[in-house]
Amino acid sequence: MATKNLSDYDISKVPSATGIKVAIVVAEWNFDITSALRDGAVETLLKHGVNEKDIFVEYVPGSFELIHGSKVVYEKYSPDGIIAIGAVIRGETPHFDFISQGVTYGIARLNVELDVPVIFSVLTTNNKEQAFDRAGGRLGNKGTEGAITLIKMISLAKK
Ligand code: RBF
Repeated sequence: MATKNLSDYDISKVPSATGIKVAIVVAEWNFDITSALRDGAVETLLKHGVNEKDIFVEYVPGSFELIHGSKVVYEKYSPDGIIAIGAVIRGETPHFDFISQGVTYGIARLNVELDVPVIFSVLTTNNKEQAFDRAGGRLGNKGTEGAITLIKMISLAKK
């Protein structure tokens, strides 16, 4: 898993994203990482045909707030799907396990409760270097992967 770079995806296998509306919620904690993930997501959505005016980016203080933040953007923008972006880093976070589990559970629950997919683009790493590797570094960009995943999930619902 550590050496897999899923950002090198086959573009021909991604459905068209023209006409979809996407909300992105970004945690401000570890913003050097989360802003790079956000850029990867936005760039990828645009590349696949999403209109700039149909991408709504909102910010929340930390990864734990991604849960409520996702609910808020769902109600505010009625998007076809949501990407939740965060970075929880073990070395700097005594609360690592609690925050990681809380966010994972909360986003999973939203996927059941809301009628649109909420993509989990939250890095949970041992240190900052591992996070940078996955935010545009040598292991790709998890924001890019989140955008592709969202496009595929929205297409699944529309089939
Ligand atoms: N939020 C993150 O997104 N990433 C972190 O690494 C992170 N570390 C935290 C460490 C501690 C000790 C605390 C109290 C909070 C941390 N948060 C982190 C913020 C958390 O997601 C949330 O914003 C706050 O707990 C307020 O609900």
